[in-house]
Amino acid sequence: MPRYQDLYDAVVDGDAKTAKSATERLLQQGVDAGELLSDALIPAMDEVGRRFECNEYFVPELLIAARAMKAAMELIRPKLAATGVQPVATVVIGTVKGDLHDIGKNLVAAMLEGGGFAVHDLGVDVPPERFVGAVQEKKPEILAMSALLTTTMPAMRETIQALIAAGIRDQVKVIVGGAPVTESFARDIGADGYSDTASAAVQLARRLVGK
Ligand code: B12
Repeated sequence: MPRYQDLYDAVVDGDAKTAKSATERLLQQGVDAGELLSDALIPAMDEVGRRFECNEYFVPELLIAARAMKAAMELIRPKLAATGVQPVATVVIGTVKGDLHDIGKNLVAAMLEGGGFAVHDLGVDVPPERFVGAVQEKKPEILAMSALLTTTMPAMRETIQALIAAGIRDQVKVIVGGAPVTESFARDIGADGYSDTASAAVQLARRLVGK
Protein backbone atom coordinates (compact mmCIF):
# COMPACT_ATOMS: atom_id res chain seq x y z
CA MET A 1 0.00 0.00 0.00
CA PRO A 2 1.55 3.33 -1.04
CA ARG A 3 2.37 5.73 1.78
CA TYR A 4 0.67 8.76 0.31
CA GLN A 5 -2.48 7.06 -0.83
CA ASP A 6 -4.45 10.19 -1.77
CA LEU A 7 -1.70 11.50 -4.05
CA TYR A 8 -1.12 8.01 -5.48
CA ASP A 9 -4.85 7.56 -6.19
CA ALA A 10 -5.14 11.04 -7.73
CA VAL A 11 -2.41 10.26 -10.28
CA VAL A 12 -3.71 6.77 -11.07
CA ASP A 13 -7.23 8.22 -11.48
CA GLY A 14 -5.96 11.16 -13.55
CA ASP A 15 -7.32 13.74 -11.11
CA ALA A 16 -4.96 16.69 -11.62
CA LYS A 17 -6.76 19.01 -9.19
CA THR A 18 -6.49 16.56 -6.28
CA ALA A 19 -2.93 15.62 -7.27
CA LYS A 20 -1.98 19.29 -7.02
CA SER A 21 -3.81 19.97 -3.73
CA ALA A 22 -2.51 16.75 -2.11
CA THR A 23 1.05 17.62 -3.15
CA GLU A 24 0.67 21.17 -1.80
CA ARG A 25 -0.66 19.87 1.53
CA LEU A 26 2.02 17.19 1.92
CA LEU A 27 4.83 19.63 1.10
CA GLN A 28 3.37 22.13 3.59
CA GLN A 29 3.35 19.36 6.22
CA GLY A 30 7.07 19.06 5.60
CA VAL A 31 7.09 15.78 3.66
CA ASP A 32 10.26 15.47 1.61
CA ALA A 33 9.78 16.09 -2.14
CA GLY A 34 11.98 13.12 -3.06
CA GLU A 35 9.85 10.89 -0.85
CA LEU A 36 6.69 12.03 -2.64
CA LEU A 37 8.35 11.18 -5.92
CA SER A 38 9.64 7.76 -4.89
CA ASP A 39 6.76 6.67 -2.64
CA ALA A 40 3.75 8.09 -4.49
CA LEU A 41 4.36 9.41 -8.00
CA ILE A 42 6.70 6.72 -9.35
CA PRO A 43 4.58 3.83 -7.99
CA ALA A 44 1.46 5.58 -9.35
CA MET A 45 2.94 5.91 -12.86
CA ASP A 46 4.19 2.31 -12.63
CA GLU A 47 0.61 1.26 -11.87
CA VAL A 48 -0.71 3.38 -14.76
CA GLY A 49 1.85 1.68 -17.03
CA ARG A 50 0.83 -1.74 -15.75
CA ARG A 51 -2.85 -1.04 -16.42
CA PHE A 52 -1.96 0.20 -19.92
CA GLU A 53 0.09 -2.93 -20.64
CA CYS A 54 -2.82 -5.19 -19.72
CA ASN A 55 -5.41 -3.14 -21.61
CA GLU A 56 -7.21 -1.82 -18.52
CA TYR A 57 -6.14 1.70 -19.50
CA PHE A 58 -5.95 3.20 -22.98
CA VAL A 59 -4.31 6.35 -24.39
CA PRO A 60 -6.91 8.81 -22.92
CA GLU A 61 -6.38 7.42 -19.38
CA LEU A 62 -2.61 7.56 -19.90
CA LEU A 63 -2.86 11.19 -20.98
CA ILE A 64 -4.97 12.30 -18.02
CA ALA A 65 -2.75 10.39 -15.57
CA ALA A 66 0.30 12.06 -17.14
CA ARG A 67 -1.42 15.44 -16.71
CA ALA A 68 -2.08 14.73 -13.01
CA MET A 69 1.53 13.63 -12.58
CA LYS A 70 2.70 16.84 -14.27
CA ALA A 71 0.55 18.97 -11.94
CA ALA A 72 2.26 17.34 -8.94
CA MET A 73 5.71 17.53 -10.56
CA GLU A 74 5.39 21.29 -11.09
CA LEU A 75 5.33 21.69 -7.29
CA ILE A 76 7.86 18.96 -6.56
CA ARG A 77 10.51 19.81 -9.19
CA PRO A 78 11.70 23.12 -7.61
CA LYS A 79 11.99 21.42 -4.20
CA LEU A 80 13.97 18.54 -5.68
CA ALA A 81 16.34 20.98 -7.33
CA ALA A 82 16.78 22.77 -4.00
CA THR A 83 17.43 19.59 -2.01
CA GLY A 84 19.77 18.15 -4.64
CA VAL A 85 17.96 14.78 -4.97
CA GLN A 86 19.72 12.90 -7.73
CA PRO A 87 17.58 11.84 -10.70
CA VAL A 88 17.87 8.23 -11.91
CA ALA A 89 19.51 9.61 -15.06
CA THR A 90 19.06 12.39 -17.60
CA VAL A 91 17.12 12.08 -20.84
CA VAL A 92 17.01 14.43 -23.82
CA ILE A 93 13.87 13.82 -25.86
CA GLY A 94 12.35 15.26 -29.02
CA THR A 95 10.29 14.59 -32.11
CA VAL A 96 12.54 14.45 -35.16
CA LYS A 97 12.97 16.98 -37.97
CA GLY A 98 9.89 17.54 -40.14
CA ASP A 99 7.53 15.90 -37.65
CA LEU A 100 5.02 17.81 -35.52
CA HIS A 101 3.38 14.89 -33.70
CA ASP A 102 4.03 15.17 -29.99
CA ILE A 103 1.30 13.35 -28.07
CA GLY A 104 3.27 10.09 -27.82
CA LYS A 105 6.54 11.92 -27.18
CA ASN A 106 4.91 13.93 -24.36
CA LEU A 107 3.58 10.72 -22.83
CA VAL A 108 7.01 9.13 -22.94
CA ALA A 109 8.54 12.28 -21.40
CA ALA A 110 5.91 12.35 -18.63
CA MET A 111 6.31 8.65 -17.86
CA LEU A 112 10.10 9.00 -17.74
CA GLU A 113 9.79 11.99 -15.43
CA GLY A 114 7.36 10.01 -13.26
CA GLY A 115 9.96 7.23 -13.28
CA GLY A 116 12.51 9.56 -11.67
CA PHE A 117 14.44 10.67 -14.78
CA ALA A 118 15.39 14.31 -15.40
CA VAL A 119 13.89 15.08 -18.80
CA HIS A 120 14.90 17.82 -21.23
CA ASP A 121 12.22 18.07 -23.88
CA LEU A 122 13.40 19.73 -27.10
CA GLY A 123 9.87 19.76 -28.55
CA VAL A 124 8.99 18.90 -32.15
CA ASP A 125 10.69 19.27 -35.55
CA VAL A 126 14.13 18.88 -33.95
CA PRO A 127 16.98 18.74 -36.51
CA PRO A 128 19.96 16.39 -35.92
CA GLU A 129 22.28 19.27 -35.02
CA ARG A 130 19.97 20.36 -32.18
CA PHE A 131 19.95 16.84 -30.76
CA VAL A 132 23.75 16.79 -31.01
CA GLY A 133 24.01 20.21 -29.32
CA ALA A 134 21.71 19.09 -26.50
CA VAL A 135 23.73 15.91 -25.92
CA GLN A 136 26.91 18.01 -25.76
CA GLU A 137 25.34 20.52 -23.39
CA LYS A 138 23.14 18.38 -21.10
CA LYS A 139 25.30 15.23 -21.15
CA PRO A 140 22.28 12.89 -20.87
CA GLU A 141 22.64 9.14 -20.41
CA ILE A 142 19.79 8.70 -22.90
CA LEU A 143 18.68 10.40 -26.11
CA ALA A 144 15.07 9.58 -27.02
CA MET A 145 13.61 10.29 -30.46
CA SER A 146 10.03 10.04 -31.62
CA ALA A 147 8.68 9.91 -35.21
CA LEU A 148 5.11 9.39 -36.39
CA LEU A 149 5.59 9.77 -40.13
CA THR A 150 7.29 7.25 -42.39
CA THR A 151 8.81 10.26 -44.17
CA THR A 152 10.50 11.51 -40.99
CA MET A 153 11.87 8.17 -39.76
CA PRO A 154 15.12 8.68 -41.77
CA ALA A 155 15.84 11.72 -39.57
CA MET A 156 16.49 9.24 -36.73
CA ARG A 157 19.27 7.63 -38.75
CA GLU A 158 20.61 11.09 -39.69
CA THR A 159 20.69 12.06 -36.02
CA ILE A 160 22.65 8.93 -35.07
CA GLN A 161 25.04 9.64 -37.95
CA ALA A 162 25.41 13.22 -36.68
CA LEU A 163 26.25 11.89 -33.18
CA ILE A 164 28.94 9.68 -34.77
CA ALA A 165 30.30 12.60 -36.81
CA ALA A 166 30.48 14.72 -33.64
CA GLY A 167 32.42 11.89 -31.90
CA ILE A 168 29.85 11.50 -29.11
CA ARG A 169 27.86 8.42 -30.15
CA ASP A 170 29.43 6.27 -27.41
CA GLN A 171 28.54 8.81 -24.72
CA VAL A 172 24.79 8.32 -24.95
CA LYS A 173 22.26 5.50 -25.35
CA VAL A 174 19.80 6.19 -28.16
CA ILE A 175 16.20 4.99 -27.92
CA VAL A 176 13.57 5.44 -30.60
CA GLY A 177 9.82 5.04 -30.90
CA GLY A 178 6.60 6.21 -32.51
CA ALA A 179 3.87 4.27 -34.32
CA PRO A 180 5.76 3.48 -37.59
CA VAL A 181 9.06 2.63 -35.84
CA THR A 182 9.90 -1.05 -35.34
CA GLU A 183 12.48 -3.07 -33.45
CA SER A 184 14.21 -4.05 -36.69
CA PHE A 185 14.30 -0.44 -37.92
CA ALA A 186 15.84 0.60 -34.59
CA ARG A 187 18.51 -2.08 -34.94
CA ASP A 188 19.11 -1.16 -38.58
CA ILE A 189 19.84 2.52 -37.79
CA GLY A 190 22.10 1.60 -34.87
CA ALA A 191 19.84 2.66 -31.99
CA ASP A 192 20.32 1.05 -28.57
CA GLY A 193 16.66 0.41 -27.90
CA TYR A 194 13.08 0.63 -29.04
CA SER A 195 9.73 0.31 -27.34
CA ASP A 196 6.19 0.60 -28.57
CA THR A 197 4.67 2.14 -25.44
CA ALA A 198 5.52 4.90 -22.98
CA SER A 199 5.53 2.58 -19.98
CA ALA A 200 7.84 0.11 -21.73
CA ALA A 201 10.07 3.10 -22.55
CA VAL A 202 10.62 3.64 -18.81
CA GLN A 203 11.62 0.00 -18.30
CA LEU A 204 13.88 0.20 -21.35
CA ALA A 205 15.54 3.40 -20.09
CA ARG A 206 16.04 1.89 -16.62
CA ARG A 207 17.60 -1.21 -18.15
CA LEU A 208 19.94 0.83 -20.37
CA VAL A 209 21.24 2.85 -17.42
CA GLY A 210 21.48 -0.25 -15.26
CA LYS A 211 18.78 0.76 -12.74
C1 B12 B 1 -2.97 13.28 -33.77
C2 B12 B 1 -2.41 13.15 -35.16
C3 B12 B 1 -2.00 14.30 -35.82
C4 B12 B 1 -2.01 15.69 -35.17
C5 B12 B 1 -0.79 15.78 -34.24
C6 B12 B 1 -1.07 16.58 -32.99
C7 B12 B 1 0.04 16.46 -32.01
N1 B12 B 1 0.19 17.53 -31.24
O1 B12 B 1 0.74 15.46 -31.91
C8 B12 B 1 -1.92 16.64 -36.40
C9 B12 B 1 -3.33 17.00 -36.83
C10 B12 B 1 -1.12 17.91 -36.22
C11 B12 B 1 -1.33 15.71 -37.45
C12 B12 B 1 -0.71 16.17 -38.60
C13 B12 B 1 -0.28 15.34 -39.62
N2 B12 B 1 -0.42 14.02 -39.70
CO1 B12 B 1 -1.01 12.94 -38.20
N3 B12 B 1 -1.83 11.78 -37.02
C14 B12 B 1 -2.31 11.88 -35.80
C15 B12 B 1 -2.89 10.54 -35.29
C16 B12 B 1 -4.41 10.60 -35.48
C17 B12 B 1 -2.62 10.15 -33.85
C18 B12 B 1 -1.14 10.15 -33.43
C19 B12 B 1 -1.06 10.03 -31.91
O2 B12 B 1 -0.95 11.02 -31.23
N4 B12 B 1 -1.23 8.80 -31.39
C20 B12 B 1 -1.30 8.55 -29.94
C21 B12 B 1 0.10 8.41 -29.35
C22 B12 B 1 0.00 8.18 -27.84
O3 B12 B 1 0.72 7.28 -29.92
P1 B12 B 1 2.22 7.31 -30.50
O4 B12 B 1 2.54 8.66 -30.97
O5 B12 B 1 2.39 6.16 -31.40
O6 B12 B 1 3.11 7.09 -29.21
C23 B12 B 1 3.19 5.90 -28.46
C24 B12 B 1 4.25 4.93 -28.94
O7 B12 B 1 4.48 4.99 -30.32
C25 B12 B 1 5.45 5.22 -28.09
N5 B12 B 1 6.40 6.27 -28.51
C26 B12 B 1 6.18 7.41 -29.17
N6 B12 B 1 7.30 8.12 -29.28
C27 B12 B 1 8.27 7.43 -28.67
C28 B12 B 1 9.63 7.70 -28.50
C29 B12 B 1 10.43 6.78 -27.83
C30 B12 B 1 11.87 7.08 -27.63
C31 B12 B 1 9.88 5.57 -27.36
C32 B12 B 1 10.74 4.59 -26.68
C33 B12 B 1 8.51 5.30 -27.53
C34 B12 B 1 7.73 6.22 -28.19
O8 B12 B 1 4.90 5.60 -26.86
C35 B12 B 1 3.69 6.34 -27.08
C36 B12 B 1 2.74 6.07 -25.95
O9 B12 B 1 2.53 4.71 -25.71
C37 B12 B 1 -2.19 9.52 -36.27
C38 B12 B 1 -2.99 8.25 -36.58
C39 B12 B 1 -2.78 7.18 -35.56
N7 B12 B 1 -3.84 6.56 -35.19
O10 B12 B 1 -1.66 6.94 -35.12
C40 B12 B 1 -1.99 10.38 -37.52
C41 B12 B 1 -0.83 10.09 -38.51
C42 B12 B 1 0.43 9.76 -37.73
N8 B12 B 1 -0.65 11.35 -39.22
C43 B12 B 1 -0.41 11.17 -40.45
C44 B12 B 1 -0.20 12.22 -41.38
C45 B12 B 1 -0.03 11.83 -42.84
C46 B12 B 1 -0.18 13.57 -40.97
C47 B12 B 1 0.05 14.79 -41.86
C48 B12 B 1 1.13 14.65 -42.94
C49 B12 B 1 -1.32 15.12 -42.46
C50 B12 B 1 -1.30 16.24 -43.50
N9 B12 B 1 -1.50 15.83 -44.73
O11 B12 B 1 -1.09 17.38 -43.15
C51 B12 B 1 0.39 15.89 -40.84
C52 B12 B 1 1.91 15.97 -40.63
C53 B12 B 1 2.33 17.13 -39.80
C54 B12 B 1 3.78 16.99 -39.46
N10 B12 B 1 4.66 17.62 -40.24
O12 B12 B 1 4.10 16.28 -38.54
C55 B12 B 1 -0.33 9.69 -40.83
C56 B12 B 1 1.11 9.19 -41.05
C57 B12 B 1 1.18 8.25 -42.23
C58 B12 B 1 2.56 7.78 -42.48
N11 B12 B 1 2.65 6.57 -42.93
O13 B12 B 1 3.53 8.44 -42.31
C59 B12 B 1 -1.12 9.03 -39.65
C60 B12 B 1 -0.69 7.59 -39.34
C61 B12 B 1 -2.61 9.08 -40.06
C62 B12 B 1 -2.93 8.17 -41.24
N12 B12 B 1 -3.46 6.99 -41.00
O14 B12 B 1 -2.70 8.52 -42.37
N13 B12 B 1 -1.51 14.44 -37.12
